[in-house]
Parts: sequence; C-alpha cells; structure tokens
Amino acid sequence: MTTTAEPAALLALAVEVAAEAGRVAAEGQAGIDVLDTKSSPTDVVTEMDRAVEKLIRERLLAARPGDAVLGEEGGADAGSTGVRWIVDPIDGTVNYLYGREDWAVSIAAEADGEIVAGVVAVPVRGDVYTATIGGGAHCNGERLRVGPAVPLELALVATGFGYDADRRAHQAEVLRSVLPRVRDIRRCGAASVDLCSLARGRSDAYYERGLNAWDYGAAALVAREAGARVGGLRGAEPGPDLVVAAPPGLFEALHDLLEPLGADTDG
Ligand code: 2AM
Ligand code: CA
Repeated sequence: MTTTAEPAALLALAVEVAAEAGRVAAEGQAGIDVLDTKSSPTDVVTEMDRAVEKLIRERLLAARPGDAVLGEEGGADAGSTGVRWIVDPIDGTVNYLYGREDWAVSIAAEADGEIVAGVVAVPVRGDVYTATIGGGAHCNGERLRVGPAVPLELALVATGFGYDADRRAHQAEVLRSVLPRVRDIRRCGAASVDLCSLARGRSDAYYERGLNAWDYGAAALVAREAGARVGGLRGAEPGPDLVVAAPPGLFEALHDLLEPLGADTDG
C-alpha cells in the first residue's frame, strides 16, 4: 500500500497500471472481427472499455485505498486522500475498433486539484509518454521537447471532430478557415496521442473542441512539460469548450485565428 502523494510515486504506479491495462486492451483489439455479424464490434469495444477501466480502478485503489477515481465509464466519489485519478481506459476508440494503432490508455493523478503526474501508453506503438509537474516529459525514457514556434502558415496543425453532427458541421466551417492559413492538418483520432505527438515535435500545434477531462488530463501535462502552452480561448483553462496547445508564440497566433471563428462554440 502506498500513501505518499509525491508526483514520482504516483507516476510509477500509473505507469505500472497503464502497462497492464494496455496489454489487456491490445489483446482485446487483436480479437475484434469487424466483419463478424453475430455481435456488433462497437459492443465489443464498449465492453473492453468497461473492463479495462474496472481493472485500472481496482489496481489503483488496491495500491492507494481512499483515492478518488474519475473515469469515462464511471464517476468519482470524493475520496479521502486529496488524490484523484483521471482515467481514460481507451482513448481513440474508433481507431481501436478499426485495428489502427493510435489509441492509448491515459491515466493522470491530480493532487489537491492540480494534475501532478500523467502517463499515456500507446501499446501497439510501444510508446509510453510520462510527465510529472516540474519534472519534464519523457517518451520511453527520452526527454521530450516541443518543436520551435514556427509561423502559423508553416504549422502542421492536429485537430479532431466531435461525434455530434451539428457540432461537426461547425467544426468543418472552422476548419475551412484554418486550412488555407496553415501548412496542413492531421487528424489522428485520439486526443491524448495528438497532444503527446505535439510534445515530441511531430506536429506544431493542436486544437480540439468537445474533449472531456480524461481525454486530455495526462497528455496536457506531457505537452506542458515538453514546453507547450496549453489553454482555451481568452485566457481560459483548457476544457470541454476548447483545448489549444502549441509552443508559446505559435499558441497566440493560432488562438487569434480560432477566436473570431467561434472555435469554442457550436456555431
Ligand atoms: P474517445 O476515443 O475516448 O471517445 C477524437 O477526436 C478524440 O476526441 C478522441 O480522443 C475521443 O475520445 C475524444 N472525444 C471524447 N469525447 C468526445 C465526443 N463527445 N465527441 C468526439 N470526440 C470525443
Ligand atoms: Ca477519450
């Protein structure tokens, strides 16, 4: 049983649990048959989502009884330690369903309301992104640093779209104005992987509307610790309205493009 809330100790537990969860989920993905007509593949994914979140919850609480756990599949009771775990068992579920590689297990630890440690494990790629507050961001042990703040017109910008048709229609309108102003767009299908790729210099900037705390909690810390500015519009914290991430300098340019387009609204 662990009682310390030191970021490094919380991260070590998160990494261990994410590795086990990632193995289980990856085995599950290998068994999905999209052409199987007897059972719907989406049901299989939902089942796996629930099972992996249950596993993560059990492992975390076995090591640290009294902590709170907020997950996609279940809410949090308050807990008694001041530590709350924010868990996405499978981020990028559509990729998972289609046998693609960009899906992740995401686990963040919040101490007294602030995220202090996070892991994003991308099992099929063998990438484990980690960060602690003030301790930097790493991938497989190597220190991460965002790329330079290139001018907006040279920026490779990652983004994603909601599941709701009306929201998507407005997101397409926003994109129509963004696309001619940047180098190009990438849409990988997993918010956590997008933010970690930014941290690794594999894109220049990222924005997305409609995310939940568990989608970006751990990955936003990775991006920040790699030197990105992560926020919303008009000084807001990153949140469901909008998450924007980029190196300082480029963040402001992207912000000023997105703000008048109402990228943090549904139009
Ligand atoms: P998920 O795979 O866990 O659902 C896709 O653009 C990204 O947005 C994924 O990381 C996806 O997470 C996340 N997302 C979460 N909630 C969403 C929603 N309501 N609509 C669209 N994407 C959502
Ligand atoms: Ca998610």
